[in-house]
Amino acid sequence: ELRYEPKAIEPKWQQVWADEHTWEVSNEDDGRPPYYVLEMLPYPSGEPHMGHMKNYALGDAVAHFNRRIGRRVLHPMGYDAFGLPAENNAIRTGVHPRDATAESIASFQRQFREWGISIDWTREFGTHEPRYYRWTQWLFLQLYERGLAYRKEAAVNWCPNDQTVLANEQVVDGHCERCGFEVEVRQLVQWFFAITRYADRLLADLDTIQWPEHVKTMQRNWIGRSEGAEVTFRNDDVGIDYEVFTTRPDTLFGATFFVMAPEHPDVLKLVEGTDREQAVRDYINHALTESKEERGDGDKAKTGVALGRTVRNPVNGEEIPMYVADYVLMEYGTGAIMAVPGHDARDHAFATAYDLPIRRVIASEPGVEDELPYTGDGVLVNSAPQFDGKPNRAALEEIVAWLHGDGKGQRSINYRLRDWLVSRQRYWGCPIPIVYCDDCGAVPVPAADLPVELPDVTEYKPRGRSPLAAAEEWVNTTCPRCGGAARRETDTMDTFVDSSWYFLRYTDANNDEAAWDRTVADRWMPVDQYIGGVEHAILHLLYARFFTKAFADMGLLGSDEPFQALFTQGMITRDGAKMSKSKGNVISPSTYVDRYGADTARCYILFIGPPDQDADWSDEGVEGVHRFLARLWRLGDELGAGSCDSPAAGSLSADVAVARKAHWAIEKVTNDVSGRFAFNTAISAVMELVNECYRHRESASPEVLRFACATAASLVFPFAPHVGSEVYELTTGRRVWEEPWPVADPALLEADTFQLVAQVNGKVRDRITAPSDASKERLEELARAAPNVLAHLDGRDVVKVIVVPGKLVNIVVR
Ligand code: ANZ
Ligand code: ZN
Repeated sequence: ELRYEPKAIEPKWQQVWADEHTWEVSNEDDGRPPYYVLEMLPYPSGEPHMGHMKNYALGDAVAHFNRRIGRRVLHPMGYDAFGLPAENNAIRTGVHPRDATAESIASFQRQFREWGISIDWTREFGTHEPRYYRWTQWLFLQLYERGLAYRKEAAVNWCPNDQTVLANEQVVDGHCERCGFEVEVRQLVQWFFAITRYADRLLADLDTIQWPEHVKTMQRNWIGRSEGAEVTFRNDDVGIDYEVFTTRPDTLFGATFFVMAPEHPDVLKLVEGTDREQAVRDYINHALTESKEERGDGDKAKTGVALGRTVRNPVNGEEIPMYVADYVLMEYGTGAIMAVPGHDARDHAFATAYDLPIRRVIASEPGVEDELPYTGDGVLVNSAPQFDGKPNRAALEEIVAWLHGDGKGQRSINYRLRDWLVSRQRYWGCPIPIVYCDDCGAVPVPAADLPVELPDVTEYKPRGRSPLAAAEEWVNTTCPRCGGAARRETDTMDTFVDSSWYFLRYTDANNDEAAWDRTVADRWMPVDQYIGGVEHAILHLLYARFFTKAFADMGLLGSDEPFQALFTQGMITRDGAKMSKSKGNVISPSTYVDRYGADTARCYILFIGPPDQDADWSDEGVEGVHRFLARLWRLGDELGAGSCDSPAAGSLSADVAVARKAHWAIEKVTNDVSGRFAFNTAISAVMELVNECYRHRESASPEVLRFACATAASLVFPFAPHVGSEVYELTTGRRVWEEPWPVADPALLEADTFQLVAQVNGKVRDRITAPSDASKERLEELARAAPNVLAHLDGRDVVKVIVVPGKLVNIVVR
């Protein structure tokens, strides 16, 4: 018996697809509906891992299925090539990030080909190539022109190890997401993107896209919309108004002190030259070393220092003391709060610690003295005659209206979302296309002079400023506006900028005149199906949505959401644990591809379980899938080419059994992959079909067996494209990817039904054809709906229903 030889089969088909440019797709309309499937682009560092293989096996199955149901499918690939790992590696080894990245990209390219992923290679790029980042820079300038990219001094998260600024999102529990070092706070002039201007739309439009609910929830929480009011408290000594953001203006009469964030620029001004100054300075310095999470933690003991100043509460004119305390954050609201210890837990803890007055202004019921802090709703007490006794939510509206009339406050919506800090003091990133001139200030590099190419340097280690600052020849330039001496911006862009628009570039990847042509992009966008890891639920997906909306507003695009549907894949684990170098439990795709072939590895990764869940890798499981593909191949090899047929009336029962199984499998696989990702059950249906063929190998006619075998090959093709093509060719002489997706013959779909007896009080009243796999609930429903049963139920009370699956339903009435 001949053996299944993936080593011979797989390169053969890969060569055909490469020679014939099979997976390339034109941007021109050809009558087929366009479909854009995209997996998150890989970060080229080292070799591809199992997560990559899962990601691209998933996307490839979607691509193949959609091609075969008649769609014109765009399935491109590229590399998110700038970023810290390559640069840190350069610092360690001296190997230029460009060389390390090129080596990794070559490995990805080779393995994608070996895996047989159906990619349109004409659209490939790395985000570090000047022909790509030229347009990243151009888009930066589009944002700049509209005030969506701007510079300001800000307290920033600084990683002392990586010597760079980090976005809030890159700080995890006060530590650098990349290297784990504790993050510090520094004041620096930085570039920002004004993503907060899109906060409301980023929130509202989540309702228009098909994304997993948990991802939408993560984005909603990240955007963090709060409705409330901004209320003005006046400091009479210096004559300054301080705004606070509060979600509870109904508690204003209970504000007994006022707190500012340590970073608030006025804190030091307020105590300068007073006896409080030293204590406040010490406190600020201490607070700046703490992480945001620590500071926000409700359980943490509250600390702070009195400023020796007061502000006036606008609702009752009371003078209340001012404090600085670390539980108030500068980034949220206005960086200052009115403290209501009677009804806010953190304010209560602070008031208790510093012996400040606590006033009850809400009671759950009139006259009730709730334990404080009381954070629920109720009626106002101890407030003002016109409000006392009123439900607090109604009073809230009235108080805001009253303040508004007096010019002391207004309704306000606050977001947790901050503007996106994009400048990095690092080398391996996209240069920011701005020059600084003594006379003209910050001047954008003219579009015709783009790209501003990243120069070569020899020292990658940042020393508090970007390594680019040392590239004197590059830094010193002339001002595009006045021709005078000028210096280039030496910060580079956060790599998330590169990946926020790559899906647009794929649509028109070789355009040298523009980032993309709008008519071309509009033909493909939005991406119909996006696939990737849930770790990108917030950052990448939010940034890409922001860019898409900004570009749509500029008239560069017709759609304002990038990804119409999103699928988030689960992790591949070993013995229930995440694979990691430190645990020594990492397995690489190439080991399995070398040993069993790409089809087995891909097919196993999809067979292992529902792909949105984590799944444990098992070598026995791989063996099982390999045996299945080998059996399919052997069957095809044995049958060879010849006529394929479904059985005619009066045929052998073995023929009918095999044909029925084939049609059942067509129906099952089609349902499992149409807009769903039930690839595991789809593959097991093909396994069942192959088993059925073997069971009737001796008794069924070759035509029917061949039909069933070709069908199995056709159905398994999206998951195991090489052996699918091979077996299809062996049995039919044709190319499976040129064939339409099979359609089940309803006449041959097994009629799995039975006659359900419907009784009322034990008497047979009706008989109904019911599906064999119907649930008890469904059987009861069917019985109750039968006409003759209905007639006997008429108006009487049902006391009991007895369901015997496969037999009867008895309804007992009174
Ligand atoms: C008075 C008050 C009384 C408050 C009360 C709450 C309950 P969310 O819902 O998250 O938006 N706050 C405002 N700015 C802050 C800052 N920079 N740092 C720390 N806390 C801040 O929270 C809004 C509430 O958080 C605001 O409403 C304010 O306290 C506090 F019974 O004002 B509240
Ligand atoms: Zn100038």
